[in-house]
Amino acid sequence: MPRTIVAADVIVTSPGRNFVTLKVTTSDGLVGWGDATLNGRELAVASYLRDHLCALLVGRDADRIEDTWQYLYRGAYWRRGPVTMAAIGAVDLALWDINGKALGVPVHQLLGGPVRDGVMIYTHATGWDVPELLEAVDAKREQGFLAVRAQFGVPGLDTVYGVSRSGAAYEPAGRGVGPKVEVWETSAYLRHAPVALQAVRDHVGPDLHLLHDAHHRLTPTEAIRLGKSLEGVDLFWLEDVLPAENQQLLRQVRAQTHVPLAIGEVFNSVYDSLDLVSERLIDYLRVAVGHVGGISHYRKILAHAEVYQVKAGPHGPSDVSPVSLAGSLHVGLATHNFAVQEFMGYPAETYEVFRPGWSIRDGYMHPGDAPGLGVEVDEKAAAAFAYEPAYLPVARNRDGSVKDW
Ligand code: CS2
Ligand code: MG
Repeated sequence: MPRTIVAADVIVTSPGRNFVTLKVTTSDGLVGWGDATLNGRELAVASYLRDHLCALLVGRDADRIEDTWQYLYRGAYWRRGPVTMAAIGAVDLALWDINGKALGVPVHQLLGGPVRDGVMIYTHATGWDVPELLEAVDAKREQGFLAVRAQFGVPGLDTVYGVSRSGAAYEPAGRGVGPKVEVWETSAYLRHAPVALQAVRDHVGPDLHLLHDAHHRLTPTEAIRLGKSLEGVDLFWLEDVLPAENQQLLRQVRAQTHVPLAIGEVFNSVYDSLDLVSERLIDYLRVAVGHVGGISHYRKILAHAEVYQVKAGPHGPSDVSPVSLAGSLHVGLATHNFAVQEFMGYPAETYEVFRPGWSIRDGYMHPGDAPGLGVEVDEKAAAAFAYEPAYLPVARNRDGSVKDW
C-alpha cells in the first residue's frame, strides 16, 4: 500500500522571530515537518507553498522523495531562486522526516549512517570594543565551543550589523515594517579588523578555531587587503568577502591571499557553486539545506564539493529553523566532507514551538536517534505567536548610497 500524502499545511509563527513551517500528513497518520523560512521575505515562500505546491502534494506517494523533488523542480518551468528552492526544500525535508518515521530510523541512517561521532559547531561572539569581545569569546569557550565567530564594532561607526553596543543578543531581522538603516565605512573596518582579530588570537592562544564574517561588503582589492592583513591570525575561515554573484572576481582574491575562504549562505542550487567549487576558489561552502531544495539536492551539492576537497560549513543563524538545522545535522553526521555547522542558537520562545531532539557536548552537536529529523512542532504553541513583519537592516555608505549586503 503506498503511503499517500493527504494534507500539506503551512504554519507561520513568530516565537522570538518569524518561521514558516510545512506540515505534511500521510494516509497512515505520519506527520513530516519542513522549514520554509526565508528571512525578511517569509510570506513569499508561504504563498508559494499554499497557493501553488500544497495542492500538488495531496495524493502523491510520500515515499517517492526524489521523484517529488524532480517534479517540483523540473516540472515548474521557473527554476531556482531563493523562494522556489526554499519551498521545495520544505517539502523535501518533510518527506525525509516521514520516511525516517515510517522506517523507524533517524534520517542520518537513511543517508548511509554516521561517519563521525558528532558535528563540530561554531557560535557567535560579539563585542563592541576589544575588551567586550574578549569577554564574549571567553564566555563561549567556557560553554565548551571549539570554534567561535568574532564580530566587533568599528571605531567611527555608530552601528555594525550583528554587534550590539550593550552586549545583548542580536536577531538578524529587526521587527517592524521596513529595514533599519546603518551607515557603513569600509576603510574604517579594514583598519580595525586585523587589530580586533589579532587581539582575540593573542588572548585565546592557538587552539580555538576563529572565524570572521565580512558580509559580502568588499571589492576584490579590499578583500585581498583584508585577507593578507589576517594571515597571521590563523583564521579557520574568512566569510563572504565579496557579493556572492561576483564569482569570477574571487579568482583575484584567491591568487593573492591564503586565508581560507567561505561563501554561499545565499546560494540556492548547485549551479551557484559549480565554478567556485570546481576551480577551488573557496574552502568552505555555506549553503543551508532548507535553502537549496532540501536534503535531496543538498547531498548532491556536497558530493560535487567532495571531489574538489571543498567542505561544508553551513549557515545556521536563528533564521534557519530548528527543522532545517536538524536536517543539516543529519547530513553532517553522514557526510565525509562536512567541516562545521554554524549554531547561533534561538530565542527561548522558539523552543516553546520547536522541540528538537539534538544534543550538544564538548563543542559537538548530535541530531539524536529519534526516527526522522527528530524535531516535533507544537502547533498550539505556534498559534500563540502571530507573524510580525521583520527585516534585515540595509547599510548605506557615508554618501548615502546603498551598500552591498
Ligand atoms: C550571517 C547571518 O550567520 C551568518 O553568517 O551572515 O546573520 C545572515 O546575515 C542572516 O542570517 C541573513 O538572514
Ligand atoms: Mg554570514
